[in-house]
Amino acid sequence: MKHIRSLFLSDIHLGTRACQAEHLLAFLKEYECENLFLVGDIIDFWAMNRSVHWPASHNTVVQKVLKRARHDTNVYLIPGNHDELLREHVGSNFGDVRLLREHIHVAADGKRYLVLHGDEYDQITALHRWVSVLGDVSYTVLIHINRMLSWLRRKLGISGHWSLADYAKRNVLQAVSFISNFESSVAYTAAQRGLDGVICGHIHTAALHKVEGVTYINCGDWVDSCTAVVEHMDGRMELVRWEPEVRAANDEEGRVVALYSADAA
Ligand SMILES: [Mn+2]
Repeated sequence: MKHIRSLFLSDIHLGTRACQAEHLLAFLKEYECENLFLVGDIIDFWAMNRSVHWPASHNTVVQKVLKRARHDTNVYLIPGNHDELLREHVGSNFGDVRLLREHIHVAADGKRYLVLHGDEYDQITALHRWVSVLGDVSYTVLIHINRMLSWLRRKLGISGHWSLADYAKRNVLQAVSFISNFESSVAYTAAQRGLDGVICGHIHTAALHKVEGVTYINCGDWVDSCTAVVEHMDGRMELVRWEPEVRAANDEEGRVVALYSADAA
C-alpha cells in the first residue's frame, strides 16, 4: 500500500450499471491517504430516478469510504449535478464526511488548488447531450434518415443539399471544442482567483496540463477511464489510471499506471 497525502476521485456514478465499482475497490486497496476528496457525481441519484442498479460492490464502496472517514482520513464530498440534492446539505457533515460546495486545497508544496465538480462551467450541456446521443446512432442509420430527409425536402420543394452525417460530424468537432472551452473557463476562474490550479471532474475527460497559466487537473471517471488524481507527500500531483489487464498479467506490480505528472504540466 502506498502512503499518499491526498486522493481525488470524481464521477463514480454509483447506482448505475456503468459504474466500475469492482475496479475502484481494487484501486482503493493500493492507497492510504490523509485526505480523500470526492469531487462530485459519486452517487447518481439522477439516473436512479429512472432505474436503480445497486449491487453489493456499490455498498462496499460506500462502506469503505465511511470506514476511512471514521478512522484517520479527512473525507470531503463536493456534490456534482448527478448528486445535486446533497448540495442542500453543503456546510454540514454526513457522518464523518464533510459536504462542501467547493474547496481550496493547499498542497504540501504550498500550491493552492480550487477543487470543484465543474458543471457550472459547462455552458453547452444541451449540445453535449445531443452529441452523446448521436454517438450511439450508427452511421448507417444516419444515412437512412438522411435519405428520408432529402425525399422530404424534395417533396417540400426545398433546393440544395443538406447532410445529416455532416451535421453530426460538425457536432463531434464541437464536442472537442466543448472540452477545451470547459477547461479554459474553469482554469480562467482559478487564475482570476490567484490560485495555482484547479482540480475538477464532470466532463469525464482526465487531464493534467497547463491551461490559462494554471494547472488544470481533471479526475476523469469510474465509468470508463478508471482514473484518479494523487497528491504525493511532497505536493506533486499525478494522474493515475487503474489498469485491470496489467493486474492479470503481473499480479504484484504495475497495477496503477501514471499518466501525467505535474512536473510535465
Ligand atoms: Mn457531472
